[in-house]
Amino acid sequence: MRDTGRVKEVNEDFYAIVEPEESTEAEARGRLYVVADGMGNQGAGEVAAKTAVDTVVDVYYSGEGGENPQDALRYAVECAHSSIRDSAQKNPEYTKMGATLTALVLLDDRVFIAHVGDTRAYVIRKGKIRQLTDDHNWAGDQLRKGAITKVHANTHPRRKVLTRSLGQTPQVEIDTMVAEIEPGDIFLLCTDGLYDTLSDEEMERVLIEAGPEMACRELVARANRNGGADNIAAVLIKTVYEGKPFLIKERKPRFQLGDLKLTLNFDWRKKLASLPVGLPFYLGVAAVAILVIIGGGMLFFRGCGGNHEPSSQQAATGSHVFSQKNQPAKIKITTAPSGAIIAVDGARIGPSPVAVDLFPGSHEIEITQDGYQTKKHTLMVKPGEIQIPLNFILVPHPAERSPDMLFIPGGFFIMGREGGSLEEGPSHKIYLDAYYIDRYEVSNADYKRFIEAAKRAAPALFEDPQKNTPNLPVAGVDWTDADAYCSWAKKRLPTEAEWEKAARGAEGWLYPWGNTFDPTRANILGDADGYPDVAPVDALPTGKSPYGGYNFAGNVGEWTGGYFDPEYYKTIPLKNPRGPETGTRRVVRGGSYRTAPETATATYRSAFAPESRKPYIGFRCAKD
Ligand SMILES: [Ca+2]
Ligand SMILES: [Ca+2]
Repeated sequence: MRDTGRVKEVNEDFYAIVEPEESTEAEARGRLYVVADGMGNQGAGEVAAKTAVDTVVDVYYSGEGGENPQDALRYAVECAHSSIRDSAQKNPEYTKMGATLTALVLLDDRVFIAHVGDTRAYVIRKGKIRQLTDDHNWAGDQLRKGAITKVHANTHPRRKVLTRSLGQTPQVEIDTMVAEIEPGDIFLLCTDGLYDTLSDEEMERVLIEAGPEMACRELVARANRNGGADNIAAVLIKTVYEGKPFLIKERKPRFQLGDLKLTLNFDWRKKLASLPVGLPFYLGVAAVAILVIIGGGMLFFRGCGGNHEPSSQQAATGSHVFSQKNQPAKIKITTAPSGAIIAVDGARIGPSPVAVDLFPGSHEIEITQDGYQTKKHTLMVKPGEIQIPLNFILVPHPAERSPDMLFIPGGFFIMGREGGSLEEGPSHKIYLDAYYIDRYEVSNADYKRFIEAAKRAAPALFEDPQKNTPNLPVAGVDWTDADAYCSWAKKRLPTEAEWEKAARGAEGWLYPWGNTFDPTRANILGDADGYPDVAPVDALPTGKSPYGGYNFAGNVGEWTGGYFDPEYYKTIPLKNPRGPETGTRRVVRGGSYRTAPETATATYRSAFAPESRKPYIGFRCAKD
C-alpha cells in the first residue's frame, strides 16, 4: 500500500513483495515482504530506502546468509546497512542518508521478522491488533524503560528522533523474531505515515471489519483525512483458513494484477523490489496499495482501490466485491531511447517502457532523461477506454557535456552470459561496491593535457587527421599508457566487472540500451550509425548505458585493468572481482568501429598483448 500523502512530494517509502516460483531454490526460502522509509536530503532518502529494499531482497535469496531463515534475514539487513553506508561515503549528495526497515518472511508455518528503526510490523490475531516490533526512536526507548507514559510519548517533541537506523551509524543492531503463524493471522507492515495518523484501535477496527481490499483503501483514506503529513507504505498479508490444513508450500500461487505484473516480476531474481514512487496505479481513489492474501490455494496481489474482475477465490472468501464502473485504462508508455524516467501526476513510476492504470480524467505525464529535453504531455483518459499506447521521442539536450564521471551505486548485477562465446560464461550475480566511471571514452583533448603535463610521447595516431580531432577518443595507446593516464588523472582503469556493470546496468542488458541491437545507437562496422570511422566521445546519445555512459558499445575498444583468462568466470569471486593477477594479455571491452554487433555487446571479452597500440583501442577510467 503506497500513497504519497498530502504534503510530501517525494515518496521515500519503499516496499517489496516477493513470491518465488514453485520448485525453485528460492521457494525453499519462503515469501518475503519488506517496507522501508528513507531519510536524507534531496532524494537521498529515496535512494536509501530503495537500496535497503533491493539489498534485503537480493541478499536474502542469494543464500549467502546461510540456511536458517532468521540468520539469512538478519544478514540481508546487515548488508542493506553496509550498502547504504557505502553509497553515502562515496557520494557527497548522499551523506547522512539512512533508512528504517521491517522485513517479514513467511515460511511453512512460521513468520520471521527483522527490524531496525520506526517502521512497524503488526499482527491481527483473533480480532486483536498487536505491534510485533519495537520502535527504535526516543519515545520507544523511553517507553520501554518505563520513563514516560504513552500519552507523553505521543506528544514529546523528540519522540520521533531515531535511535537506530540503517546506514547512519558504523554498526547497526538488528532485532529479529520468529513466531508460529496461526491461520487467519493478518500481518501488516507499515511506515510511520500510517500509524502516526491512526491509532492501533482504528487500524484494528478497519482491518477486522472491512475485507482486506476495503481495509487497505480505508486505512490510507483515513490517514489522509487525518492529515496525511507523511508518506505511507504498507503491506498487508492475510492468511486464510478454510477448513484445510494451513500449508503454504503446497499452495499454488496465482497472480492477478494486470500490468503491474511488469513491475512485479515473479521471478525472484528479478525481484519485486522498490515499486516506483507513489504508484499512480489508481489515481481515482485515495489509496494505492498492495494486498497479499494467502489462502484457499491461491495468493493474490491486488492494487487497493482497483476494480478488478472478482476471482473465484475472492468469491469464495466473500471478502471482495468489485464494481465494473469507472474502469481504469492501461497506459503503455515507451520512449526512444528507452529508460527515461516517467512521472504521472507528479509521481515517478519508473524507467520506460512502463505501464500504468489510470482512471478516466486528465493526467500529466512528464518524461525526463539525462541528456534530453524534458517532455510534458497531458493525457485525457475517457471513460470506457481500455488501452492507450504512448510513445515519446526524446530530443537531445543542446547543453554541453554533463559532469564527467558517473556514480554507479553499490549492488548486484549479472556478469557474463550464457549462450555467448565460451569465455562469457558461466554468468554470475556479482556484487560491486559503489564506484565512479568516466561518462565518455578518454578524448584526444583529455590525453593531450596528460602528455603535456607528464611529458609523455604522443600516441602513434596523434598526427592522423582522421583521428586527432580533440573530441574524438584517443586511440593507439597501449595498456601502460592507459594505466599511466588514469593514475595521472587520480583515477584507475576499471575492472572488467566495473566496466560491464556500467555498460549493461543492474538489469543485465546485452547492450547499453537494451537486449536488441540497434544500428543507430552504436558506432560499429559500417556507416549505418553515421560514422565510418571513430565518432566523437559524446556522439550517439541514444546508445547511452542505463547510468548515462556513452559509447560503451563500439567506437573504440576499451582497456580494462585486469588480465585476460578465458576460464576466469568459472572461479570468479562473487564480490568485487578484480580479475586474474597474472597473465599475458589484457582485457579490452566493448567492440569498436570495426566490429560486428555480436562483438559490441556488454559481455563480449577480447584480449590484447599489453603493448598493442591499435587504432581502434582506447579506454576510460574509473575510481572508488
Ligand atoms: Ca560505424
Ligand atoms: Ca567504446
